Amino acid sequence: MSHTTDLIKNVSIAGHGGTGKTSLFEHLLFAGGVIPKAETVESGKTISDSTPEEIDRKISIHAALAHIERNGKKINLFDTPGSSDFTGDVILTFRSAEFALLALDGRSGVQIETVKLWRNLESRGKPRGVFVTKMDDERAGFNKALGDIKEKFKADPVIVTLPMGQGAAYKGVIDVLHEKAYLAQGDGLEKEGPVPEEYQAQAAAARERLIEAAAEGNDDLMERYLDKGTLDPAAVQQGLIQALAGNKYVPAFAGAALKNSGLIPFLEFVSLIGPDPRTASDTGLDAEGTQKAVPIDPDKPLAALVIKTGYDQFSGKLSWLKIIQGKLSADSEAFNAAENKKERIGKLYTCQGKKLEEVRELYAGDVGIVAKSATLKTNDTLTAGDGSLKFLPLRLPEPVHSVAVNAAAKKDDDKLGEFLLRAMEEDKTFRYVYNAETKETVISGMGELHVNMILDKIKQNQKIEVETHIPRVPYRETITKKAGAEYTHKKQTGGHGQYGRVVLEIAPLPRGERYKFINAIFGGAVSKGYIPGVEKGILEGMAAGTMAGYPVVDVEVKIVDGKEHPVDSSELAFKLAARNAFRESMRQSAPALLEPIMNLTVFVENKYLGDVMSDLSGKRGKILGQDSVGGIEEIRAQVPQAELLRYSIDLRSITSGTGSFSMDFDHYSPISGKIAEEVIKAAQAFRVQETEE
Ligand SMILES: Nc1nc2c(ncn2[C@@H]2O[C@H](COP(=O)(O)OP(=O)(O)O)[C@@H](O)[C@H]2O)c(=O)[nH]1
Ligand SMILES: [Mg+2]
Repeated sequence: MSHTTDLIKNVSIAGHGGTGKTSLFEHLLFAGGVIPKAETVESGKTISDSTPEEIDRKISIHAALAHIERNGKKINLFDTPGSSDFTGDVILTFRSAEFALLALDGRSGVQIETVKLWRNLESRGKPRGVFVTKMDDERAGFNKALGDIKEKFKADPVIVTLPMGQGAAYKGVIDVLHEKAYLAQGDGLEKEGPVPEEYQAQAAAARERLIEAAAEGNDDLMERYLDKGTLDPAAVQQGLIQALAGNKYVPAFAGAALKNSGLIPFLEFVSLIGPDPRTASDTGLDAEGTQKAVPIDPDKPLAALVIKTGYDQFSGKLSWLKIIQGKLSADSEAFNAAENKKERIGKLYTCQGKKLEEVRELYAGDVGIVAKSATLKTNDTLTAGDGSLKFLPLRLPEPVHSVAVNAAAKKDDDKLGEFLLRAMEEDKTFRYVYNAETKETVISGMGELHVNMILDKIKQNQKIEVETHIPRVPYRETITKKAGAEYTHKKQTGGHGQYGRVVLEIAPLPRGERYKFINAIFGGAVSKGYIPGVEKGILEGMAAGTMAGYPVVDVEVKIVDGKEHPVDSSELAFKLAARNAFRESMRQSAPALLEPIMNLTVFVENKYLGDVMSDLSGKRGKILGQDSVGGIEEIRAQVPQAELLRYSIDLRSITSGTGSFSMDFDHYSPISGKIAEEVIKAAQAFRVQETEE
């Protein structure tokens, strides 16, 4: 069944690993009547964790989508992975959902991923709520978890469902807005009842705060509230809707998914109060390349974004679409702006996990699936028009963990390449590049777990034996002082010979400027026609430096003089002369090695701060800053890439797996002394090994 925009609510469930997201998702589907029985994560039978790699590891790796009908609304629910290794699939749901629900483990409150996810939501101005899970656990603390949010994010959550007790004494929750209790029944659906006597005062106080939050909805409501000291139920509802869409308060929920508790009042809240897609917009580029907001609007011509590409064992390739404007119909055509051509749209689907359900139409705000399209790719834009709108590609963090791979048997090379290309299409945080400079195929991901998962797939699904090693660092060479040299290329073989003479001067450029060529020939000593040959020779010379064979950067090269021969000169002769003149100049220019320096941001629990800091100083790191948000430390540093090749593994062992980090390239910096000697020695050994092969 198709749903129009006004009937759609999108919710992304996100949070630190193990907070109970997948269990919550599963039990919400049970409470919503989608499945007759909720399965446990441990059984490997949940709707969300359904791929072999998820069943194997008992964690979520891919975003999952399902939907629930409530109060005539279609609630699209996304379950997302908690590990930072799979953060790409979390971020795409943040873009696609108008409301995010952060799961907080009732026992632990705010954890490292909570901090990172909150920041991402904050940068999007995305309305969000928090769900305190596992209230049936003895160590659960609802107020402590909310206190954590208040302390760490300066947001004071507004209670929508209030837990009654905890641990063995846990009874269920109170729906503060509707003044009802929902009593947990274990395996069955929670039961409605009156608010027990002992919770009435607490519930009334929470209701007061909800009304206050509702008054923030608009000026009129605020005036009425200030005037009368309260608001009638219809005004409260209207105010809560508007204030939530405007991200003015953070609703808080409690529950115990495994006891089927806190689910129905949550679904009630989302269906009645959750943000309407029409309050949100996406961002695209117009025909002139200017960025513009694209409001979610069913009354405009079609505009849709491919948010994700997946491969299912049975259904094949699946392209997930978020419809931003208009509607998409089955058996129609749409213009694919990225491919610059019309796209045939066959059948359309919604889904309950991996189970597809055919629909005729998808309206603005909805998320659905096109199956088996050969051309659709993640980040593609589909429109009714002519390609004058393109949505911005999803912004994702840079990969942080790389491994060099090669097929053990040469015959598997092509198959490996094909698999890696497909993996990259499926997962935009995964990269695969052939580095011609280091002659390696390097795969990169968001952490060791991410990369290992891909390697496992290569071995198990593709049956390809691979060898892996730590990738080589892309060092550079540069010069530190001005120098010059001349070279005459002269050969007399058989008929006519080869002749070209080139005089070069080279000088250091500021870091990052790479290369500049100046033709300073006076009086036509070398004709213009040979200059392209000269430049080619210089670039060839720069491609491999004289110290360790790494590319040369940040050099200005000037040709100041030369000589040509009326018969024997050629572009080739000048190229060879220039290459040699460059290499000779380079030798006299006090060359230096440069190493890549990364910007590193590390998140760790306070108790590991000392160990992480001393490890970074041992890695030649320069600490740039440090922030603390109640027990979680953020360290910013610059560290040579050579020291970070296995940081995913190092940080895990220092922090017992709790630490998390991100990094990206910042600049190249000179190295000297022992460190440089080691690099040169290793490069020579590599070249010897190569020539032997
Ligand atoms: N006691 C209790 N445990 C729960 C509850 N919800 C989830 N868990 C357990 O927490 C663990 C992690 O759950 P999971 O749903 O996979 O968390 P996710 O990583 O956030 O998706 C599992 O062992 C669950 O059985 C709950 O309501 N109560
Ligand atoms: Mg999960």
